Amino acid sequence: MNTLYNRAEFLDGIARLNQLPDDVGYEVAFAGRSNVGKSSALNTITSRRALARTSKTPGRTQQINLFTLDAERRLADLPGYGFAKVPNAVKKQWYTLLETYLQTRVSLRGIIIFMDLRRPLMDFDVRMLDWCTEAGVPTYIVLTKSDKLKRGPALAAVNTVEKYVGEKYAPITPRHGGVAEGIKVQLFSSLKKQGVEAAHKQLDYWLSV
Ligand SMILES: Nc1nc2c(ncn2[C@@H]2O[C@H](COP(=O)(O)OP(=O)(O)O)[C@@H](O)[C@H]2O)c(=O)[nH]1
Ligand SMILES: [Mg+2]
Repeated sequence: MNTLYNRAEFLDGIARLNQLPDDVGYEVAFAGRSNVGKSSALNTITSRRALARTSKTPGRTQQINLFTLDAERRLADLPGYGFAKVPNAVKKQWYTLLETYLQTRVSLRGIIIFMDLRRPLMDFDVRMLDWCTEAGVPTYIVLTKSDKLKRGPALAAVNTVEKYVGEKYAPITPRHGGVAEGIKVQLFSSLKKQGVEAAHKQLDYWLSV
């Protein structure tokens, strides 16, 4: 049982980068399309039922929600993207916010990009991968809702995504220095509590636990 993650506490929800907490310590960001299951995953990973609000109306959370784990470690839940009903001007604002955050946040040690196992690598997922690799932010992919597919097709999807990122992106040299990291892919289900240990392991690595 990992005791760091169930100590998570909501710290703040911010709409502008200058409202972020001091850029010190270790931060790991969570990103993904609206409705991918990111909030559910955050709750599952922290064993907290209602830490992040899950929702049937996607696109509501347009801010960065920060959660503290301990005095020097945080998780940052980035705004869900790809919500069709949002006006283009608002989308542009988010994109700028996300890209600037990825490029400038010094304490950012890594990012988990959540994708629906049944439809991974959609346009904006790929744009995120491009930004993260260009910015030197180590990246990890979690394929959500693995309970929706049988094991064979689920593993085939993992292979497809691994092959895509393996061919397109060189291992990412963290801008903090250290060993270059290839982009790894794992299955996850909040419903079945599958993949929690693997996610903890990756977080431990980035957060220097
Ligand atoms: N079958 C299944 N449904 C899930 C899972 N995780 C989330 N969901 C559902 O997907 C919808 C969106 O979940 P939410 O966590 O709010 O997604 P977010 O918009 O990415 O934060 C909700 O109806 C959840 O109940 C999962 O592991 N399995
Ligand atoms: Mg959410």
